[in-house]
Amino acid sequence: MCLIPALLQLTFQGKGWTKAISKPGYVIPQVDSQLVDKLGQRLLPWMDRLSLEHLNPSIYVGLRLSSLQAGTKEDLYLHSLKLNYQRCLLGPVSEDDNSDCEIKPSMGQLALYLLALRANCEFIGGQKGDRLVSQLKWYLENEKRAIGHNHKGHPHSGYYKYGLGILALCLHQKRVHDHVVGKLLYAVEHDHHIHQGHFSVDTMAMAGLAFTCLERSGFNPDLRPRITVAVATTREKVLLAQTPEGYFGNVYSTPLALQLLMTSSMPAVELGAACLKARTALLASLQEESFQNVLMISQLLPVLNSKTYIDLIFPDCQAPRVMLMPATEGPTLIHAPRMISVTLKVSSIVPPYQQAVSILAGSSLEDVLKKAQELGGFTYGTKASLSGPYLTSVMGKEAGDQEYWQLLRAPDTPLLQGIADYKPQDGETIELRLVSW
Ligand code: B12
Repeated sequence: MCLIPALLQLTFQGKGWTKAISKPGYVIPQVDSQLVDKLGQRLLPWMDRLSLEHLNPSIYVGLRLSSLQAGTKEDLYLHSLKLNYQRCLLGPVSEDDNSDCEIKPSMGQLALYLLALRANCEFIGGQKGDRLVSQLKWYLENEKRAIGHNHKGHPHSGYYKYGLGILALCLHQKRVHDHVVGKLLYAVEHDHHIHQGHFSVDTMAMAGLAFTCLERSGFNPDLRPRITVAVATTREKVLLAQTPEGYFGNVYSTPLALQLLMTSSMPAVELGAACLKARTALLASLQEESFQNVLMISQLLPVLNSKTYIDLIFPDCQAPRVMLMPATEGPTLIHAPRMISVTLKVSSIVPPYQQAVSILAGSSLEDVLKKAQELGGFTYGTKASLSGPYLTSVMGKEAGDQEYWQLLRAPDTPLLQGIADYKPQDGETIELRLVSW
């Protein structure tokens, strides 16, 4: 059943924060705690990886908004995030500091870092903090310019990061210029614009969360009526994207979609059925262990604890959370190793490439790519991202600006997972296709 509690909230009334009983949003009823534990346990090994390349502020945010905690590991993780992000974004602490900052955190990562600080009930401040805020504002200004006066252009890194940037600044009570917010408003008002060719529930949900924060914080008062309409529009679009199985968009956009819908003040009747369906679909996907990727888990855990990024306006850092214990190894069934055949196909190059690769059952697509490279006649390149290794080049051909190497199951089904997570089945053909986004 979907519970509809009356939420006690603080709203900004121009002069200051005041308490008000908000209209209800909807809350995912409790999910079996063992399932939640299992998800949390998958994060633990990643929290031992403290190099810049592996640090992922989204993990910290997800954990802090969940019903679980990782004790001192969690503190150490935040400490490493602070150390590495500040050093690599603001420059070395001293002359003999020669730590490796080759891969500077992206602006999207900086925004997530700000969310992580709020998750620990910190407001960014001081000289260093102000510089980070300026960097994020500068980035948004740049993206605003890329969109242009006539809204003909697109932000270089997409509207998802644009929305995330606005949300992060809003959560730290940093105002952004009306012109910057105006570009995201225009994109939502003129639907085709935000999707750049395809509808992304994740992007719509992120925009909705950013507008919700601005609305609740009373920021950009001159845009207030448009912001209020945009909040409703994003929620409606997300609801309309519900699939027959119950997902909003697909299984992996459902967590962010639910984060947005949970902040909604829509009447229970309208949300109730959609909520039930989404819950059933999510539970089935949890049973099927569809959530393996840490970034995905970090977006889902808050939802399972009835929390959203909007809770970071006033996070509750005293809320009791259950200590996570490392997973205990159950008895493992030893299967006789079985080889499968996967065909790898690249048609976006001349001459086209096609090769059957023999590989152990249960191997990832990344293993298939490695094997094909070892066999000769195939090369590929990746870069680390918060979602795992991202395929950047195939046969020496780098994806250009606004392009990417799309992963498909032949003939035409885009994969819902990246190269490290997707496990091809025997006889499958996987195509790598250079496309625009
Ligand atoms: C924007 C976006 C894209 C853009 C990224 C380009 C850009 N400059 O913005 C494009 C359209 C290119 C894209 C591609 C893909 N994406 Co995408 N993407 C997103 C989205 C909406 C936001 C990502 C983001 O900006 N994060 C914020 C910043 C801070 O993180 P970041 O690590 O610095 O960002 C980089 C990575 O996220 C990377 N990236 C984007 N998507 C993916 C997916 C995977 C698996 C990997 C490893 C990396 C990656 O591109 C970002 C820019 O450099 C997320 C939604 C979400 N809920 O997270 C989906 C999402 C992460 N993508 C997803 C998928 C499946 C893909 C593809 C594998 C689809 C396909 N069949 O080809 C490809 C990646 C293929 C490859 N070459 O490896 C899934 C991942 C699900 C999962 N199980 O992990 C998500 C959750 C969408 C969804 N609901 O299905 N994506």
